[in-house]
Amino acid sequence: MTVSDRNPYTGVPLAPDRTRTMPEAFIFDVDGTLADTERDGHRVAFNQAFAGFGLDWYWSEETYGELLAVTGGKERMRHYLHSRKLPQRHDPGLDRLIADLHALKTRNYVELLEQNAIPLRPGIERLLREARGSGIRLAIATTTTPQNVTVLLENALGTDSLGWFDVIGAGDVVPRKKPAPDIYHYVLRELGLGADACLAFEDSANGLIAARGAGLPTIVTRNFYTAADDFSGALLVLDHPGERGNPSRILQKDLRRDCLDLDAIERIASRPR
Ligand code: XBP
Ligand code: MG
Repeated sequence: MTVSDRNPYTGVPLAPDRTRTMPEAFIFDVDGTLADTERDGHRVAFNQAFAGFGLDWYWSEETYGELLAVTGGKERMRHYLHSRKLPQRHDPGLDRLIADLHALKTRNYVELLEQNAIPLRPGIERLLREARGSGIRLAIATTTTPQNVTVLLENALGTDSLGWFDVIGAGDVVPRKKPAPDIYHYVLRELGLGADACLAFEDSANGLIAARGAGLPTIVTRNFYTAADDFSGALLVLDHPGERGNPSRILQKDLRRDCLDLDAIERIASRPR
C-alpha cells in the first residue's frame, strides 16, 4: 500500500519517487511489549521454582529488575549464581539443576497465567486487530520459552490467536539470545521478508539492540523495568500504543496523535532515516 504524498513533517511535496509505504509485517517482542509479564509473572514463577527445590533464593522486584539485564531465564539464573558467588555455582551438576529449575519455572508460569491471565498492554490488541484487518502480517521474536507465548496469547486473546502470527520465534530456537540479533534474523528468514519491509516493537535496550542489529526499524514501548534504558536508534519511544481513554504518553513529539494507529505508523515508518 503506497501513496505519494507531502513530507509528513515539513509539508513539502515528496520527490516523485518518494512514497509512503506501510510495513508488510509487524514483529512483536513479548515480555514487556505485548504484556507486563516480568514482575508478576516470570519473577513469581522463578521464586516458586526456587522454593519447590528447597533453595533459599528469592528474587525481589528490585533484584529482578537488575537481573533482567540478562535475557533468558536459564542464563539469568546462572548469572545470579555467579554474580552473588553462591556455592552452587561450582556444582558439577549445575547445568542439570538449571534445566530442571527452568522446567519447573515454566510450568509455574503457565499455571499462573492460566489462573490469572496477564492482560495485554494498552493498545496492543487494538493494533494487532488493525494490522490484521489491513493485511499486515504479524510475527513474534522473543527470548522467552514457546509455551509462555502460547499461554499468554490464548488467555489474553483466545485459543485461535496463535494463528494470527505467521511466525513465532521463541527461546532456544536460536543459539544466541537478545541483544544478539539471531531471533530477528530467524523471524525475517521464516517470513521471507527483508528488514526494511518490517517494523519491530520492543520494550528494552536489549531488545532494541537485537532488532536494530538485524536492520529493523523499531518502535519502543517502555515499561516499569525499562524506563531508564537507552533507546537511541528507536524510531519512536512511547509508554504504550494507547487506546480510547488511555492515550499514549509520547516521548518524542512526532506522532501528533493520541494513539499509535496505522496512519501514524505509515508516517513514522516513511520518515527519512
Ligand atoms: C524476556 C526474557 C525472558 C523472560 C523469561 O523475553 O528475557 O527470558 O524474562 O522467560 P522478551 P524464560 O522480552 O524477548 O520477550 O524464563 O522463558 O526465558
Ligand atoms: Mg521484552
